[in-house]
Amino acid sequence: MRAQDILASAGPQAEHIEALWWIMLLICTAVFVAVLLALAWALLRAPRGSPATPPDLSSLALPERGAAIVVAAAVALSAALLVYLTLASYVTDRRLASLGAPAVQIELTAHRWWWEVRYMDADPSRIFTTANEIHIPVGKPVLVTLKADDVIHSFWVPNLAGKKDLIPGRDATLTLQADVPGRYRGQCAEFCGVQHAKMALLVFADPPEQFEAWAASERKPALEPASEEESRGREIFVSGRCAMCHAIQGTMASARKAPDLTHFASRETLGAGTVPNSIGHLAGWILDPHSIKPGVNMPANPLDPDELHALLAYLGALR
Ligand code: HEC
Ligand SMILES: [Cu+2]
Repeated sequence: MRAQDILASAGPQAEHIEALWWIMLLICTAVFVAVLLALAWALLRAPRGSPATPPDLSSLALPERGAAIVVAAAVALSAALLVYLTLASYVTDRRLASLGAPAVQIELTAHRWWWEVRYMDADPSRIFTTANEIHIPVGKPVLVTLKADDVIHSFWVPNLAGKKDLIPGRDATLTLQADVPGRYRGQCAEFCGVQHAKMALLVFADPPEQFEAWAASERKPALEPASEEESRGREIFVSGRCAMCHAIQGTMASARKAPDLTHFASRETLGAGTVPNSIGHLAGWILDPHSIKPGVNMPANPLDPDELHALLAYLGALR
């Protein structure tokens, strides 16, 4: 995975922001150094002597006209730099708004403390939902509609785009594009409660064919159980309280309070990027999610070992 870094942009949106960042840094550094040099110059020229004998200031003064020219030039340069920085940020904003027509449209809803990801389509039968991990095709513009459920969050994948808030009742949009295939980490950038720091998301930029294959498999309902044990796992999931919060397409479980688990085994992480999606972590998560993510909105589930194994077998097979 690439380092989560605004100075390692992997797409046009992040490149515009990175360019502006460098311009600001260079200009501000140059101004800072110039001011310090002027200060040092003034200090070095300051007359020395005991406080009792007031220094003779007349020897210091530049000729009147010379001083006026220096001051006027400094004022003009400062004004010009400020206007330039304002224009540069305006132009960056325009460029960010000019990414072409989107090839993929995603509706991203932030919850405490996870991300619901819905791939939109004009044909409703092609819409599907997943969580915490976003796949996008490399080189294609993606439009993300940002929504929030219960608190203000902020979407930020530094290598791909700037930050934008997700505010309940007030949809916003953000466009992004990845030009380099890879896996990019993002996170919530607005303090939203105890588990704010464990509210990451991953963006996978896949070659277009691979993206299409992934989307086609996500659109399918969950795989049917392949063994006696998996069947029992599905039974426990659907008849127990899991189904009060979670959905698994193709079963009776259809709640939307929690991540959609239809293709849960195809995700790399568990609990919004908190731990790898391995069987050990999954077992710990189901028994006591608070040990992994304290304060999380999922209750502990004291299950018999048999029940737990059946659930693990079923969820682990939901590719
Ligand atoms: C009261 C609602 C609720 C119930 C009941 C519930 N969960 Fe959850 N579950 C959640 C929430 C909310 C999350 C998201 C937690 C987070 O990452 O902040 C979650 C996350 C998960 C995840 C991780 C998903 C991911 O992609 O990160 C799994 C797996 C899971 N639950 C399985 C179960 C199972 C199995 C049961 C039943 C034994 C169950 N849950 C019962 C609310 C619930
Ligand atoms: Cu948040």
